[in-house]
Amino acid sequence: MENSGTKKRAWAEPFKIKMVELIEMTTREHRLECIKEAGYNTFLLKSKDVYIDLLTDSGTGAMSDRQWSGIMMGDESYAGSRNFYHLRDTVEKYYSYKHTVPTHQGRGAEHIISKILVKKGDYVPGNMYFTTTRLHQELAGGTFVDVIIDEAHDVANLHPFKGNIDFDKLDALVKKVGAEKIPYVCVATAVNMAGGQPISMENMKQLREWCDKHKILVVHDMTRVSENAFFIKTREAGYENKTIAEIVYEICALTDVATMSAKKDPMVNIGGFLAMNDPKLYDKACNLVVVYEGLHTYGGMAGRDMEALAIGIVESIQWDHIRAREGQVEYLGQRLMDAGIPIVQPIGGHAVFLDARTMLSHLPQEHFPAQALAAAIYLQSGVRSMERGAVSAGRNKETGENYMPKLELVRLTIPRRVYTQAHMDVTAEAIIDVAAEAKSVKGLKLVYEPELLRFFQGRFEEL
Ligand code: P61
Repeated sequence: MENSGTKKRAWAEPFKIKMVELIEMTTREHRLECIKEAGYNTFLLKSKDVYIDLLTDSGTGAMSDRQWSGIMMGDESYAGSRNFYHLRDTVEKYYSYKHTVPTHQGRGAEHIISKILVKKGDYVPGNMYFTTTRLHQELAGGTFVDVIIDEAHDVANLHPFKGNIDFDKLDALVKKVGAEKIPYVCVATAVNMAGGQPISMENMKQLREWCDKHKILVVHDMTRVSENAFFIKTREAGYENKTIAEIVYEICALTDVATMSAKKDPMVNIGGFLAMNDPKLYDKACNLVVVYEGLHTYGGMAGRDMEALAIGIVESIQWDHIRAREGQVEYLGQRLMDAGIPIVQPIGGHAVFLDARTMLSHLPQEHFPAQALAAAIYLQSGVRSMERGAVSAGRNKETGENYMPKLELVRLTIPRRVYTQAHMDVTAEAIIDVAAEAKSVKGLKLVYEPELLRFFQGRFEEL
């Protein structure tokens, strides 16, 4: 029952478990070796050495029996696979976009749309940066401009829609560079780097009006749109009686183009797409997708994966699913808050974000407290998390200076339909133990820095 859902009452996962993957706890001595070998970077750990894996919710979800059945229905024809048409029709039905171009994952879609729309010297405003999104805008010759509300950069601010856009910032950009230098506004739902924070429908509508006025497109990073819809339903006046499906559709219909990493909301292990309404833009995307991904009816995806994705889209917008998903994230966040651990508030959609700046207040940001904290959590407990602070922010593309973002966070990201409440309890206990000995955590220095997206493969040593 969708509409009874906003009432306070116990919830349970709307599934039972049919198959399990065994995991093992390791010893502290072994983990010490592993984290040193990984250069204090949790991306470089082997998954066999990880106990509870909260690195990411990307491609790590558990597919349903229906999705697995879809895998068996893969039509692997080179051209015109029936799974493509199923995917295309599902995208149009639930997300409103008429044309779909499959890509191997989200960044494949970002690559294509940035190449089509961004020219050298352009500016691309967005509600906070995302690593791959900004990089593709920059590689195409653009400059990213952050136009999210200031509240988003403040961990303790309780604004219910910290993903909102600040229109004064957009106006100021138009005044400075002119609307013709802004090909589109990139709007993310459930803003990842802000802590999985939603944008309100009111703000989305204002964005549509603003962009119409200036003849600027709206490109929607819809990677976690159903999580955003959950927060609209539970927080925004007038939406309490709408279904998640209705809210998701309404959000998408306010935008022109979408990039999707299907590894999140729709729970497939790999895949994504670029979607749009304008047939001319679709033609251009078809032209580029054959160069970088594959023919326009499979892009970067196998037929079977397109089928699992089409099924996953429908599962992702069910109320029982999304309520349990957000309930689990909230459960972990609340346990940590009860223990006095500083986290980003309100608790976001896909993860709980620890405030490393406060937890490791003895470390300056130049010593990468979030990176050090993620390594310490692994050493303590075998729980793998991800740095989301100065290392992820990288360097200014013009000056080469390190960005020093206000948010210096560690992300405990919860894969969909994978872990139990007991796993969340063990995770919370591990974080509480690390917090009790926070002063013993040493800062880090970079000893190997890749040129692009350095957080993935960078290596560190203890100071
Ligand atoms: C993640 F550390 N996210 O959250 P792709 N947009 C958004 C994403 O969250 C996203 C992509 C586009 C990941 C994987 C990842 O710095 C990192 O399918 C809102 O991963 O290409 C991906 O989609 C890109 C982790 C990506 C990172 C970049 O864990």
